[in-house]
Amino acid sequence: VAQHLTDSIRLNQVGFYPAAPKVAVVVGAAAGPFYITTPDRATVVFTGKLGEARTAELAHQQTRVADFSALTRPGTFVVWIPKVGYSYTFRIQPKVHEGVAQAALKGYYYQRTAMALLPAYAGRWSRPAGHPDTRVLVHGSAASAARPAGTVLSSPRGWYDAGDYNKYIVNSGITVGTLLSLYEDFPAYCAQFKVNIPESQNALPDVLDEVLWNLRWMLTMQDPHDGGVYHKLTNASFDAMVMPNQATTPRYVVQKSTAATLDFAAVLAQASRVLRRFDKQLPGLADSCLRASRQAWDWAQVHPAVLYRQNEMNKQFQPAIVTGAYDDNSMQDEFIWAATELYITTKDDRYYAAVPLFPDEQVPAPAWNQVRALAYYSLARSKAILTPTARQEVPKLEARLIAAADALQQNYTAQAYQTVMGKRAADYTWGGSATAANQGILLIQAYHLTSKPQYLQAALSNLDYLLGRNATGYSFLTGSGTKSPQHPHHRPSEADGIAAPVPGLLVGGPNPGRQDSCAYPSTLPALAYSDNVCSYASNEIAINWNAPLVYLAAALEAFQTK
Ligand code: 9MR
Repeated sequence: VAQHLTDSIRLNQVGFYPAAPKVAVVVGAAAGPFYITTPDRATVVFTGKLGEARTAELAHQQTRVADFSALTRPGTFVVWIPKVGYSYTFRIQPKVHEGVAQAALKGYYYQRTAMALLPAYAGRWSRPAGHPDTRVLVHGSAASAARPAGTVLSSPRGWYDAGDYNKYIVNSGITVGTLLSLYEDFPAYCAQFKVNIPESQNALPDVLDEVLWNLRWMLTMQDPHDGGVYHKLTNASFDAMVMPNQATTPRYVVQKSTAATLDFAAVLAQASRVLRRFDKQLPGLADSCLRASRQAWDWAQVHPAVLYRQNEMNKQFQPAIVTGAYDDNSMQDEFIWAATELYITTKDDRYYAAVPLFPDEQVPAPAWNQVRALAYYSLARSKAILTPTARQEVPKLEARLIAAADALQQNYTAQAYQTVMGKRAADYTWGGSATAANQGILLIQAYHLTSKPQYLQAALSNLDYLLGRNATGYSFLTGSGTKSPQHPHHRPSEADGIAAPVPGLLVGGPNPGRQDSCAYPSTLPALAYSDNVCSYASNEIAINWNAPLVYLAAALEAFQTK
């Protein structure tokens, strides 16, 4: 009989809601009983039988499921399997993911540029301000008559995108859009969703205060002379692994792009209608956002296909820019998103009619280069206030959202890990954690429309994936769970001299592409994850990965308390 901690029992290392499904997955065990016990194993609170053997093809593992959904008693427990050992401790309790939602939102505070992180908010991760970005140079690729190359601009605030210190509009777009959607879908939950940031005492929900930090930066990225938006604000090349205040190489805004301009238009239109509710606290801001959004849209009408091609750009302009490209080939979804958000905010049918909003029946889960679903989520949520043409199309839209959610959740309980994430090998890619979280949001939308618990449970299965029920056995959120990333590709975490990484940051997860030159424990799709700072392809963090996690965890919390 084994009396040691084992990591072959994979489970959500944070815990479970009393009334929700509760599953652990054990790797390589024989058939037999399992027990849920107190952490000292002295008291058995539940006895069950391991399920039949299954194969996790993408990890070459043989697994069995320990289902203890019937245990609803709150407490702190372990799973104990006599011949295997016992699991990490976990909790069963209401609001069990509240801390996860809070940590993930707080993650943005730690990513803030241009502001010192004070001990009162940042604890041992306090640090001096980095990157004021008050003297940013116009790169040759961005030069215009009004702003020739070398013109100095001020473009402060915003979040660091990821483990690097640059600021990218395309990725800011989906990130801010997702956080604004959380507010629009769950305003009451957001009103009490507090994470101890410098603005926590003001009248705005913390999620909106945090969004404002980035939104005000985004506004500075629009060229007021023509409405176009610079693709990114960046160093020429990635910084060394130093603290933000030690990274002082020149910063540039580079060429305008259609993708950046449309994402900007979408987000600023959405922000305008959200901030309208806070006109008293933020006089004029909602109007400024809408004006900026319209100007961006107009620019994109004249420049519908200005793609960001970094290599081409570097043949013409110095210095060469070799940081993240966020280069997208298709503008169809960006046009859909921008047109939709502008339409919802203005009720101007011309935006609704400007582009075909339903080019086919698909509702692809969102990603930085695929933002179509964000438009559909907004339409579905706004159905009560739409003009007649749009309202007519709502039933079709809802049917498609539900069909997409059905495709996701179909058969997921037959998977070795019983998660929606990983049903398709393609789920394991650079930033697969965000795929899991975004699938969760799509399922939440279907739950919202139907109130069928199966969608909520399927969404929860992906939160379980992110917090440990996966082939690697890691909780992918720094600081949450027992076995979480210790060496994310995140410059402050590496450079700050503190052993624990900055908390509340979601790493990308298994990525068989392995585009870095790190050693990986496995090349299999579900196992190609390396908890090493060199692994930017599997162990970096990014704002567009955290946002759907904030949404998913907060939405599950909001529904549980009902
Ligand atoms: O998340 C992005 C991923 O989809 C791309 O395949 C990858 C390579 O272009 O870039 C990722 O985004 C990175 C960005 O380019 C720079 N900052 C860090 C981002 C996360 O790794």
